[in-house]
Amino acid sequence: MFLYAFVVYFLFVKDNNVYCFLIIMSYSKKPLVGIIMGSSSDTRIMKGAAEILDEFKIKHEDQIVSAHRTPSRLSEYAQHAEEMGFKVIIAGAGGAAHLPGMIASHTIIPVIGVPILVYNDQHTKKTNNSKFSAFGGLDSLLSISEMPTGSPVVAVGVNKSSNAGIYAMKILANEFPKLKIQLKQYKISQHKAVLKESDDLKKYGLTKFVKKKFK
Ligand code: RP5
Repeated sequence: MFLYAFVVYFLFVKDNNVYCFLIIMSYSKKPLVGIIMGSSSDTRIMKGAAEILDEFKIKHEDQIVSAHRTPSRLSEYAQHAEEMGFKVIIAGAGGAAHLPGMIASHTIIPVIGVPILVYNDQHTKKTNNSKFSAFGGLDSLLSISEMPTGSPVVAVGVNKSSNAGIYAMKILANEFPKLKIQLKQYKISQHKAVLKESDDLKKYGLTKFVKKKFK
């Protein structure tokens, strides 16, 4: 009966002194966002985008499309994205990171690029030094953000895939007023979280606060 889940949120908008009940449903039966990445290596980083979209009930479709290993899939994927009606594409890639720019060159759907640094982590089993980024993710950041004039891609910070998810929702919010309210509520909860931590810091003092927070 209900094809998509709904959640009842009690919103307390303190600044405007407004109390309201709001029924928030999944915004579409079809995915609105296409998430792609250059390799399965990127999945641990890119899952941040999926998690925040899931939290806000935004459907997304996730795929691996490699600009250098599956170049013919670039145009195929762009066509697929248009047929699917995606409103935004989030594309993550490491190293030379051609994927976001190449997808953008095939479509007018806005592309948000996530520069990825996967191989400089502390994973004990990571022994393949040949895959380490010599430039600590700056290579991917520049590759994505420095698209030549005419085919722009916006870039979030290195590994900041959840920011890409939030930015995608800001674009979608132009179409879905309830999502706009949800995003404003999200900002209010961030504000409250900082105040709470500041109160705790004042109460316990720096030394105890650090021990408690980072134990
Ligand atoms: C890029 O090369 C991918 O986006 C990934 O970040 C990096 C390494 O990929 P693998 O060699 O681990 O598949 O294309």
